[in-house]
Amino acid sequence: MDFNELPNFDLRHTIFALITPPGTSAVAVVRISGKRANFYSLCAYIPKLPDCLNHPRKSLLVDFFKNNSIILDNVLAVYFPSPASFTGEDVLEISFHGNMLIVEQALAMLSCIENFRHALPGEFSFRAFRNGKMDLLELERLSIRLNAKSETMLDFASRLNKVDLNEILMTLRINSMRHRAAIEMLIDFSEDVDEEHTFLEICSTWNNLYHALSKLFRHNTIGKSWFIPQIVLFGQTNAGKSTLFNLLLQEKRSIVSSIPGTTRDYVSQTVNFEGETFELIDTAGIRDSQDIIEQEGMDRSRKLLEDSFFKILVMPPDSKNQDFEGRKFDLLLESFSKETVINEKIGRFNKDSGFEELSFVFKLAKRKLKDAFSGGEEVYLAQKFKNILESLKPYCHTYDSYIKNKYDIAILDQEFRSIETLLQKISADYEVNEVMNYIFSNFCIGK
Ligand SMILES: Nc1nc2c(ncn2[C@@H]2O[C@H](COP(=O)(O)OP(=O)(O)OP(=O)(O)O)[C@@H](O)[C@H]2O)c(=O)[nH]1
Ligand SMILES: [Mg+2]
Repeated sequence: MDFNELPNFDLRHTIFALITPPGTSAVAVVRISGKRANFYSLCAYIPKLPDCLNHPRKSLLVDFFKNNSIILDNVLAVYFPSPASFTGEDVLEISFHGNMLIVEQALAMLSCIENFRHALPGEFSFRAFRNGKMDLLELERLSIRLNAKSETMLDFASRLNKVDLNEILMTLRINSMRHRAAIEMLIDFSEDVDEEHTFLEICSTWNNLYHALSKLFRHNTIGKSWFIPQIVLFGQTNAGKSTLFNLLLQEKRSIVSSIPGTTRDYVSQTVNFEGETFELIDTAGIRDSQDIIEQEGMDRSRKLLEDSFFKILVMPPDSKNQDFEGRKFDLLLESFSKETVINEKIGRFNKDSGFEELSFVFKLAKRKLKDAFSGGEEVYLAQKFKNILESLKPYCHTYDSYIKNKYDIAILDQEFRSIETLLQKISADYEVNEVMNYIFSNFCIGK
């Protein structure tokens, strides 16, 4: 695999970072990873460091000096020699008292040491991956565990270990090669081989490949927005979006007025509902307007709508235009005036609706989230990989019908080339890099 395409992680440096959350706490742990020989530079700050290095995995109480006479802190230092450490390198972990004034001074002092530098986000995990301490799936799982904001995502992370993506890709490659061999056999030796038998071979190798691909077609892509799924309220001006937004939040967060175009920029707030965290978003109403600020607000509404996880179209009581701007939505809610005849098929709310009544909105969003991750075997698919699979789908369906209808071998040969080209794009190295870049972009500093 080509490590050059990954973030600029220079392996020659000794890297360090605070691995506990910044702020006031009982302890603040700084991890240092590199080669033991380089750790001796730390003796200027921790004179008793050799004791630690000579007693692996033992927690020793030592002084961390600011200069010759002033002690910055009394710290606990533990040395984990390679390879039995988080990164697989030699690692020193120092527990300071949890005051950021102490930690910041210590980090500044560490960065003065030659070849020591602050770790980039995800860099410890990268070294762990590089040194074989974690495989790709473990990295993915770790990334989701660190970023999950809902029980659904945490459960999803636990299920990830069931599938080995590399194995799936290998299966695809082998099945594709076997199918190609069967095609070539019929083309090259059509006079010498039993045509009937070879065609059976073509069918069975294709079925294996198609089966493996169909399994992948069902898998999900986890977009960043899935970590905190967005619920977007959209619709025309004065539809009652801000009213509904406030009702769902149970506070007067958004301005409500009878003047159309009240909400100009979107307003968002995170909500926790029965273990799931959602971001609820009130958007600017859509209408014909020459006002450039309002137009900008509407553009933002549309953009949010495209990326959102759960879309609620809010309709004013008298409107019948249910296919708003031709966009898809998950739920249609109509604000309600006493004069309106109730149509049971769509949800309704009014200014006096209570949270209990409206909480079905979150229940529906929660169900959609669970459904999205409900497959038995889960595998993370990077967006580009998923896109290639999507473009493969129609080719596969057509090719499958050609095989079933026993099309001429020349046509099969030609058609299968398109599938092969797309399959080649999903090479393991390509995928590994895609996934890795995605994963590391989600890691925090210190992990
Ligand atoms: N009768 C009745 N009035 C409502 C209802 N919901 C909202 N309204 C009123 O309709 C007007 C517009 O409500 P908003 O919630 O500000 O509408 P909006 O969709 O956010 O509008 P914009 O921000 O302009 O896009 C306000 O005067 C609300 O009091 C409802 O269910 N019944
Ligand atoms: Mg509004």
